[in-house]
Amino acid sequence: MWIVVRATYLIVISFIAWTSMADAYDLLSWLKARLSSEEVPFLESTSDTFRVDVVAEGLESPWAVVPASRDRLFITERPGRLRIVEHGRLLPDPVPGAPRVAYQGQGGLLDIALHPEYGTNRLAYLAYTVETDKGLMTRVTRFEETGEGLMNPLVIFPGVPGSAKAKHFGCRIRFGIDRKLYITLGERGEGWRAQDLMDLNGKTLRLNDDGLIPSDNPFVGRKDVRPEVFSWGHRNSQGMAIHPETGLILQTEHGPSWDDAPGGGDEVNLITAGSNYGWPLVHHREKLEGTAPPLVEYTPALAPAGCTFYLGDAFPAWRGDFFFVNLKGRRLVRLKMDGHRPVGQEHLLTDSFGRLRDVAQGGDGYLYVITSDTDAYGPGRARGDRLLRLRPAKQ
Ligand SMILES: [Ca+2]
Repeated sequence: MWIVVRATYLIVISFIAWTSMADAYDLLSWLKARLSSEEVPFLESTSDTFRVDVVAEGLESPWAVVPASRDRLFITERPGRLRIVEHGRLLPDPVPGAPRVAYQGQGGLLDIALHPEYGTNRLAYLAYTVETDKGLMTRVTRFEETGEGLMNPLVIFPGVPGSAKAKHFGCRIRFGIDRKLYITLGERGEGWRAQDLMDLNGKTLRLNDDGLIPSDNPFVGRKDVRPEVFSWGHRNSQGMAIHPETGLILQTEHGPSWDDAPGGGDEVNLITAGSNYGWPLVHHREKLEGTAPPLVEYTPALAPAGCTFYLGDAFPAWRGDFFFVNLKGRRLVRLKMDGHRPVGQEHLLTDSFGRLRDVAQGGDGYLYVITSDTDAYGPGRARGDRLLRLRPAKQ
């Protein structure tokens, strides 16, 4: 009897604590939105079309995998190392000259993007967390890759102050087909920043390749908006892919995690100039005029991270599809796209290789995936994180 009373007491207290945490949040509208929305239908499985090779192990908290050429890939490791995989082999030594980073919380050396003319100018852009007297922030620096390592650093984006919390840094950087550099910045665990247009946290930024602000950015000329802003109202977009033919920009974004609103509500968003993606005013499938709803929403959370469009020849059935990996969800999701509309989905690698951090199409047309079991949120893995390769089953 006493146990029942005590259990009831705990449930009531937890519910009160939870509802006050999720203050101003309309549960009823959330439930209604969940019930009324269309799901993206599941597709017939294509898992018999590929096999998975473990190309490399021993990675520590990798964040990004980015192809440099047909037989060469870059991998960033959050403690501050830039690694190279050449002809299917992880080189033992990191690239010299990587910047000093603050490897704290969700920060560290995060993404890498290569200049559209990297093949001739060897310019590589690194995004990473720095500790300054104004706290932790995300900086983007351009380097020239030489035989001696990374040289001639030029700060493209110095970073802006945010919260003292070491979380929600974003961060993906990608060049668009307009040759502009797009940067995702998370709201640093303080939702209001995402709606403050004078604060660059919780935004997608758009910059020229030298860091200057493009004159055709959506808010240029307005005194009440920072001119770097391309899109806003983002919680924490840890994935961004730009279609190399159409220029379509898709992002994955982490939904709330109970401390800021009911959990779940992970998003895939179609990013357009000047749009507001709603956080923290709306989340999950709630609708609000003036905000762009997600293309697809996932509750419970999958914790989506890196993503890519697939345009290779190795898997003809996947051409044009959008792939994103998931941490908590431990899977690779394939969204079949009809233009900008997802028309079907398939979940691959589910629970097979642990938490997955990033996915890219290699120069050889295969899909590459990195795992994320050695970061602070993962279970750890004695042999380190892995680089996986998906290649056709029949070859
Ligand atoms: Ca949103």
